[in-house]
Amino acid sequence: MKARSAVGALAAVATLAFAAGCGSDDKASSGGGGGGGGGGLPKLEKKDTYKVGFAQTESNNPWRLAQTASMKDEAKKQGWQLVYTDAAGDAAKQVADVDSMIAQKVDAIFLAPREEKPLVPAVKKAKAAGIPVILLDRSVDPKLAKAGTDYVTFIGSDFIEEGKRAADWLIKETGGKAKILELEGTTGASPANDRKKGFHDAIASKPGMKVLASQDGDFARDKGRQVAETLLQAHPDADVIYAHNDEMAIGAITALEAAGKKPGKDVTVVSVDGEKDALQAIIDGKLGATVECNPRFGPKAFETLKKYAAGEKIPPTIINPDKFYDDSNAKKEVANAY
Ligand code: GYE
Repeated sequence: MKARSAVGALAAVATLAFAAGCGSDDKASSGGGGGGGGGGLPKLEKKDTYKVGFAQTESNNPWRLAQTASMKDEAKKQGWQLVYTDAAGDAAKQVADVDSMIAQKVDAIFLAPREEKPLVPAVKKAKAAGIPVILLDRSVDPKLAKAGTDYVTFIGSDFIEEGKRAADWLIKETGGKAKILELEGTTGASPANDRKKGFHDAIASKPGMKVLASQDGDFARDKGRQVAETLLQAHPDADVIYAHNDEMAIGAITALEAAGKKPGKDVTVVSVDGEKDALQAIIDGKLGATVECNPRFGPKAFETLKKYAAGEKIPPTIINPDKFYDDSNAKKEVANAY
């Protein structure tokens, strides 16, 4: 737990460095990296164009589709070849996808590891084959693989902070009194672990905020609906649903309506992502708020790889800034949402 908050603190430092445009920070960097291959990382030659892999986890929601589109658009813009794979929700397939990228001798791999542990060997195998890896949006277990040593960097959101922001909004909204059902993301995925931790830590000092039950809804709309239905039957007195992503929140809204309850009135729903359907649900009064998790990785991912090839030190964590949506801004923002 302590180690994780230390990572979070470093991440904040690294973000500032990145945002300031210097792109390097001796203190934040965990061991060199850069095109020079310090810290044991593979070198990346400076070239006009690259063949890079992007190993996606699944394509079953707007967040994933927006992320893939952003990566494909940027590859086109840069004139780089993109080897794209979709693991279809299967970590073992994703490991095989990385293997095939290694066999195709890509210059570098962008990997969105579906779960924290199963993808560690893939990261290490790519390194052993001399191929630098950049983790996008989800991370691997920090005890088993490290930025600056096993992979170049992690680019994504601060999920602990996202969980905390959802909790802070909820504490205000409910006056610190709530009976909560929690729909968790995919078991073993870093955003599921961290959105849970950030939320639970934030409500720990509020005795009126009680989590009645938590269950895995796999970040998916229909699974979220099914899990919400079961949990609502067991806990009909619940008055809050916290979902680790919008898709599950929207599934939960369907389950609430099927159970004859009014989402937004009888039960407050809060989630994470900021997809278009969620902003529409806020406008409709059914979803209370959603913490944005920005899926548009393309420009930052490609820029980071170029910096790496140029020999710049890359911070171990590069954090995307996230907005927050509730009834004060959903109408204004819905047109730009994915
Ligand atoms: O919140 C969810 C997606 O890894 C940050 O995965 C990402 C999460 C995102 O399936 O909707």
